[in-house]
Amino acid sequence: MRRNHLAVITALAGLGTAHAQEAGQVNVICSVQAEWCNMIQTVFAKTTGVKVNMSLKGSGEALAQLIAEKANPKTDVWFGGTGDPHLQAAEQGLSLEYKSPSLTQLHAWAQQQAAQSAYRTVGIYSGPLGFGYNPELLAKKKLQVPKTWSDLLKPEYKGEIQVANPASSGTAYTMVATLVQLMGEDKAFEYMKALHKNISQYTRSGTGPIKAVARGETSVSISFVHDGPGEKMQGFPVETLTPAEGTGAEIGSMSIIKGARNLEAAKKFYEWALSPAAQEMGAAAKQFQLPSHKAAKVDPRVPDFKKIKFINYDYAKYGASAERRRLIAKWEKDVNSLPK
Ligand code: S7P
Repeated sequence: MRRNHLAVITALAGLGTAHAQEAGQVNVICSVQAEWCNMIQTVFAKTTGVKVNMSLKGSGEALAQLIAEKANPKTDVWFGGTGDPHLQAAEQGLSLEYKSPSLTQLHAWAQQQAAQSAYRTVGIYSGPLGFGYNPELLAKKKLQVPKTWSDLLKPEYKGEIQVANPASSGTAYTMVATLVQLMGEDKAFEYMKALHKNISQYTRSGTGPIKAVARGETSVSISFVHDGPGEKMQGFPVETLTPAEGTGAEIGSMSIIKGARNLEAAKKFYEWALSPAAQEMGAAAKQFQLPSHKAAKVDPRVPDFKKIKFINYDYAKYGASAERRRLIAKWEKDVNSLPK
């Protein structure tokens, strides 16, 4: 772990009382990137004495696990991951209704996420969908930087683009839902069929493609743009942009699991995770989503939402189980099955 991260952990641990005695445990599925999950695990344990048993899973995989363990839940809290599967979990009765006393201190979009789920989830961060690209690789291949969704269909990008598979990835489902809302369903599916020719690989995890861009394995990715600066800070040549036609955003969410075995510890974790100090740890761990607490400091590397053209993403509609299942099945049948 790097020295600045150790310093953050030490400083944040000092904000609370370090209990010598263990004060229970909480089982958390963490759907942000590993460095942030590890920091949360260490700092929460140091400040409260509660041991965190952490398992790392992308949003789609986390939902699949919670469905599988519904009759006998082993998870207490699901932290992070795209909001649509959290809404789906709420609808399927997998998460517990809980209204935080801090709710009114959160941005409207985070409160709306809570209200739409009948208070079974809450927004903890937001971030725009866009493109990642490797300027060095593009220059080497004499390719322009793609600036629009329609640019991605140009034949010169054949085999140059990676995106995740929406069946396993909340990020990729956000892309499908964004395109459907931006273009209308028929045109969006025509678009994704054409895009398929240029895709080298549909990855399992949503963060895979921008990591591949950063490492020079592919030129372009469809990714959350807040995942770019962390790669750049590691010295990789990666830039991001949002497409000119408009784009969608995720509302990264958190849910307490219904039937949680460690409910008191789960609520303690949940309240702590909503606090400004805990939310600022995202940037300390080189992840640059917009925090949901109004008082949390916003790192300058967080994408400037005012400069981005957003669609009016309908979180309730596209977070509904039936709609999500229908669109993913249609993508499998109409897009993923096509030859390249
Ligand atoms: O932490 C980065 C991030 O992009 O990953 C989360 C999510 O787990 C992605 O899951 P998928 O693999 O299912 O796409 C996002 O919520 C978050 O912003």
